[in-house]
Amino acid sequence: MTANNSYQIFHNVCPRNCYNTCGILSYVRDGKLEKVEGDPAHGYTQGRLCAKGYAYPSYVYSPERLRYPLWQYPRGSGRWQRISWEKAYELIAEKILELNQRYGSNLALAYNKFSGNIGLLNDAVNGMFDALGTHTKAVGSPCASAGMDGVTYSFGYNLSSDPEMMSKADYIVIWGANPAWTAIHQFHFINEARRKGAKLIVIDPVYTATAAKADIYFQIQPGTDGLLALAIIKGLSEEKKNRLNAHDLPGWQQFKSYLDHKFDMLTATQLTGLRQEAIAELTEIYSSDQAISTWVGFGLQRHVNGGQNVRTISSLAGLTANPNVPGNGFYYFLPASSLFPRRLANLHSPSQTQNHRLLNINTFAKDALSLTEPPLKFLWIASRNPLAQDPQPQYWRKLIDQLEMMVTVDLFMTETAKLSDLVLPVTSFFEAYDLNPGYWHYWVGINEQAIQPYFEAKSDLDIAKELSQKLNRMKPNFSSFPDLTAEEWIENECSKDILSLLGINSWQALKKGPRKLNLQRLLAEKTPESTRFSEFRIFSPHAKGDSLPALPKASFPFTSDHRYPFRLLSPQSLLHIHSQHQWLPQYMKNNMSKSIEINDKDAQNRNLAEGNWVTVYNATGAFSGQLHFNPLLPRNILVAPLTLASGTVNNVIAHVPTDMGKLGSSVSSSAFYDIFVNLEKQ
Ligand SMILES: Nc1nc2c(c(=O)[nH]1)N[C@H]1C(S)=C(S)[C@@H](COP(=O)(O)OP(=O)(O)OC[C@H]3O[C@@H](n4cnc5c(=O)[nH]c(N)nc54)[C@H](O)[C@@H]3O)O[C@H]1N2
Ligand SMILES: Nc1nc2c(c(=O)[nH]1)N[C@H]1C(S)=C(S)[C@@H](COP(=O)(O)OP(=O)(O)OC[C@H]3O[C@@H](n4cnc5c(=O)[nH]c(N)nc54)[C@H](O)[C@@H]3O)O[C@H]1N2
Ligand code: SF4
Ligand SMILES: [Mo]
Repeated sequence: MTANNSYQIFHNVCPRNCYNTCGILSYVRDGKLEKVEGDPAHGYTQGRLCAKGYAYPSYVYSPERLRYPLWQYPRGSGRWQRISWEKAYELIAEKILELNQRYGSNLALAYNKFSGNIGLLNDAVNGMFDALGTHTKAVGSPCASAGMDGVTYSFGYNLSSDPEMMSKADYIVIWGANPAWTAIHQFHFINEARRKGAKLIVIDPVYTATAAKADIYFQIQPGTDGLLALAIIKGLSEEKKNRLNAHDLPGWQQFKSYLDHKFDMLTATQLTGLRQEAIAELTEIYSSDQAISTWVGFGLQRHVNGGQNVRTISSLAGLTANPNVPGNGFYYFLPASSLFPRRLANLHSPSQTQNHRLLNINTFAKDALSLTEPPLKFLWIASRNPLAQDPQPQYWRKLIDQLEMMVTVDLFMTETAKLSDLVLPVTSFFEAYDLNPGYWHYWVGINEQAIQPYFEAKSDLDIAKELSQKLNRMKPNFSSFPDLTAEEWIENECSKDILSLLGINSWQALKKGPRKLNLQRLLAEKTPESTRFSEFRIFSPHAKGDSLPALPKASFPFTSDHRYPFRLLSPQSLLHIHSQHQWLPQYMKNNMSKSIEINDKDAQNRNLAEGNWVTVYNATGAFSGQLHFNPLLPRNILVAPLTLASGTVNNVIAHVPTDMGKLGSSVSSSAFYDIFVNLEKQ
């Protein structure tokens, strides 16, 4: 904290599940957060925020924010009453202890937490349950796990280069990411490269805001990027002068023989929808000896063959790597948090053996419904809005009906909170300490407490601590959750290794500004720079052992049946962070994408006009929205924002598992974009 012109200025970090993890300077006067700015000391975000970030003062003071613990009795009645924290803890603790008594374990209790706040201290939710011993928990991720496995099978670990180095590239090839909306600060580095002559290439079925900025745009059919990558590799393998670093790789001859005899270029052009000249142009780019940055986005892997497609693209990057040329790189997901001890996420109760019941987060409600001995009776939701974000929220309604208690901890009365017995108000990140690494860049920031909690809000950590204490008062030693402050947990996370990688002696130094983990040293210690790409393998015994193809062979896209001719894509929106948008000013809400996009020819064939209200449906469910014609959209594709005025598009999304995800996250993810629908005028 520093002082300036009657402001106190604090360092904060935006903890949204977002590539950027921006450094923030918060200006506080008389205890009130008056404005925020980007922190210029943050070497990646360099003093910039996004529009959602600049609106943070209205997040803190939003009239929609929850102020007090609320109890809805009976559940679903809409009759909410304000209660004290003491009463809330009492109701919850009584239920937990009664269920423990009834079933002889805590298996009737579960929690489900994901990405509302990705700061390390948010792991307190996991810790609170681990401190109770064996229980039921959500595992896996709806986000990026299929692709992470694809990258790991290629490189042996989750390779992702330093995004600041993209500024040195000659070609930046973006496969299925939309950074103009989802990772806006990367454009600083992309633009720097372009000022020096670099070309931006975008491969996406949708002509996105990112595609609009590209030098070359390839409109590919969804789920076919692996075929494109293979077509490029085949082209390169046939050229005399190419950049393939393949000759000594185990399995290369077998793979080459597959490309020569089994891989059909005609099928690749037909399925990708790209002409041979287009593929030849990309082959030319990948054969050049200039620096190529290949970036695979998370959208691309939300398909049944998403993992294998990422594996194939990462194989192209590995085979054409030029590691000694700065700006050459492969980009996917860089989990800096995995370098930290994550003590809160790895708490164990000393008194009990841990034999948790695990549920795939993507099928949580459906799977929980079938649990017996004991059935699921108590659920804690934090940093999560499954009624809006999960496949088939219909199952959630059924599950909630069978629960005896559901507690939601949030800042707002979300669709999920509305169905709960108890809703507990949580602090915004300006109101509590946290420590924030990211998943794209290597900067780490301390999130200082800049203001007092809003009304009676408490942090997830304080709630975990106080509920654990209440349980122990009612039944001694029931919980082993440690009685530590936020600062003490931060100190624990800043191990000697971390401090040394950050080049500081104490975590307190982070109060002066964010620091970058010493990537060079980290790489030298873990995987020497020169061997990073040379760890690349085309033949993966590991994939074979996991009953997956040992080679990055073709994997074909999911197709529809005639009843549901449209593929539905529901990628991220510019002004939402998933379902989060409540705090944005009205003029921004008015500008949110709310319509369902359709190719005008598809619409006209069905006598549909621009602006018509339609119902989009399939065997799973339905949602409605207004049509917007987009002549640049491929035929037979609808694009809808995740959150529509009429509810979530996920009503029509049944869980279809991705091919990968189990290696890093223990379960498959959901193929959110392999969903087929039809539509009719309302
Ligand atoms: N503004 C904003 N930013 C966000 C988020 C947000 O909600 N809002 N969410 C954050 C999170 S959690 C995530 S996971 C990331 C996701 O951000 P990105 O990695 O950018 O991924 P998506 O936006 O899901 O999808 C990107 C693109 O993939 C395309 N796509 C779909 N299928 C295919 C395919 O088969 N091949 C190709 N080539 N392209 C395909 C879609 O058309 C879309 O344009 O964004 C993060 N940043
Ligand atoms: N159709 C479709 N569905 C998708 C996707 C898609 O592309 N298409 N994308 C998937 C992806 S990539 C992701 S990452 C998931 C995201 O799924 P979720 O993580 O469920 O997403 P959010 O809507 O961000 O919900 C987070 C909630 O946490 C709350 N919150 C914020 N800060 C805190 C805090 O400090 N403490 C607590 N307790 N709560 C807090 C927010 O107010 C919000 O209600 O959605 C997935 N669902
Ligand atoms: S949402 Fe993303 S870009 Fe916006 S302020 Fe937060 S971290 Fe930065
Ligand atoms: Mo995500």
